[in-house]
Amino acid sequence: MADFQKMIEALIEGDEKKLTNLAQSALDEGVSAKEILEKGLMAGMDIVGEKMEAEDMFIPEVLRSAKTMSAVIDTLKPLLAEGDIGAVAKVIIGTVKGDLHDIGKNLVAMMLESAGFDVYNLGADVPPDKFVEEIKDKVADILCLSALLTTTMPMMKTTISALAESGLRDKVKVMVGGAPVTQDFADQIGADGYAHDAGSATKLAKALSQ
Ligand code: B12
Repeated sequence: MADFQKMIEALIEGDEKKLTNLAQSALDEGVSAKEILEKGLMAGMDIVGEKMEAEDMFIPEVLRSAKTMSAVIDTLKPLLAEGDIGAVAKVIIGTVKGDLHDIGKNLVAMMLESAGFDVYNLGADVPPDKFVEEIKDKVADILCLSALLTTTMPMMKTTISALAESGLRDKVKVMVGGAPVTQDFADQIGADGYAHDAGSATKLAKALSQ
């Protein structure tokens, strides 16, 4: 019998070896890669997100779980059918122009990927027209903007204005985040949502893509 509960525990502990072994035994028993992904990995990552929000898990532990999940997904990938991963919604994510901080943004990207989103990570220091171009190209549903500096926060507004100018504002939901960003600021600049950490960002993205 595949032990999904043990997989969840191994993911929370960030124990890649244990999780890989558990996933392999499940595969040997004939459990599908899709079922392992959903009941072991994604279910585990939902709990990691909840623990992060409750401050029962902290950044290094969450990063460890996210890396463990990515590694095990890589081993499952050849066995997953087209459409087993992704398809929740397409997300474009990046840190705004002038800002080089990307650790938190990458964590959000990893958590979104783990939750099944199709994520295009544009990196840091991304100018507004690059976001616009990629949203058009990928036909994205959600744009995630990160800023860690009070001096680059206004660039979020500039980016949203660029979306409006290109006629894309109604086609994409905009989420903003980063340590100095607040719900008030998100409201002021006309974003669709704000989340204070990667766990709540995943919840918000799910809500916005419904
Ligand atoms: C690491 C770091 C750097 C590294 C960045 C490396 C990298 N690859 O990211 C380096 C050394 C390059 C750097 C440079 C600078 N830094 Co710096 N840096 C930090 C530091 C110590 C940690 C940031 C971090 O990674 N936190 C951990 C992550 C996981 O947290 P996070 O980013 O907040 O992300 C979480 C949430 O905010 C949220 N989130 C993040 N993005 C998004 C996006 C969305 C859509 C959503 C929903 C949620 C979300 O989810 C994440 C996960 O939970 C902070 C201090 C601090 N404690 O925050 C200073 C800090 C941000 N830096 C600061 C400064 C001043 C600078 C410099 C100007 C310093 C200088 N004089 O050169 C330069 C600016 C360079 C530039 N142009 O960007 C100041 C900013 C002050 C301010 N109010 O503006 C801080 C606060 C330090 C301080 N106390 O003074 N920095």
